[in-house]
Amino acid sequence: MTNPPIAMVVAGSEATGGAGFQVDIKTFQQLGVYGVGTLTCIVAFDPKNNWGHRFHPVDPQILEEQIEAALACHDETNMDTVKIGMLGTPTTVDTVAKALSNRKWKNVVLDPVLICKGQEPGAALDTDNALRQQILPLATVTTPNVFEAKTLAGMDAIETIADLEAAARKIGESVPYVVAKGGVELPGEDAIDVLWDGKKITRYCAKKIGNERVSGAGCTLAAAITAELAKGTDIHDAVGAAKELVTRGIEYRVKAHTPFDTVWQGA
Ligand code: PXL
Repeated sequence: MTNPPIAMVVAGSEATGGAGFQVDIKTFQQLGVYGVGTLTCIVAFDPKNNWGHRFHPVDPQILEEQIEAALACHDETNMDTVKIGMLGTPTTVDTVAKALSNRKWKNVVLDPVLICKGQEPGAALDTDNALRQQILPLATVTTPNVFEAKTLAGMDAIETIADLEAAARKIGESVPYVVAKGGVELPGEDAIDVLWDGKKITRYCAKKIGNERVSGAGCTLAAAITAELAKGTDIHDAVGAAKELVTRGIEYRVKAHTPFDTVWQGA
């Protein structure tokens, strides 16, 4: 018998394997963590329509049943870490917030996926508000990208690392640890992510590998932080290990017909 660290994920399926649930589970496995998980929605890109997102929420009852099964399987002492990815609708946000509040979590990592291209903008706004009101207060760690950090911090623009750090501090008024991902979005030679721990900022730098986005980098980083926290790693070291895994996964990225190459978690 083995007794590996266990982490749960609540996220959407993205069938090409370049984002969402698939990325989370691959990343957990790579870091030696047993993945448990539930699907919130199904995203099927449309290759006939510029890879636009076709978005299908999972029925709330089916979502509840999945979370019930996953939680019943492992005690709080063995599974105290969860990653939340794409939720997609206010109803899903509500269902997930209620179902997760039945357990005392040590680590709740929220990757605040705010928009999916296939969604109607009005609906996306409702989802963002619900996420902010119901999920953000449960989070111990949140991992916004530049757009998400700007939105969550209520800032007009994030153009520099100093702006990104200001956003992390602002979001840190609601969440203990904020990992704001600069990636290739900000100018300069390095891809820089920052951690605000409530007291100080730590920067994580790596030389940019090209200037193009790579699919799954954000999901992989958040999933790797989750896996490390499930192993008991300190947050600062968890972000460092996650940054290394993502950088290597981008260096050895997988070519695909989608507009962006995708991260190889196995690198
Ligand atoms: O990368 C954000 C993301 C997360 N989860 C799902 C997605 C996407 C982006 O496409 O489809 C399911």
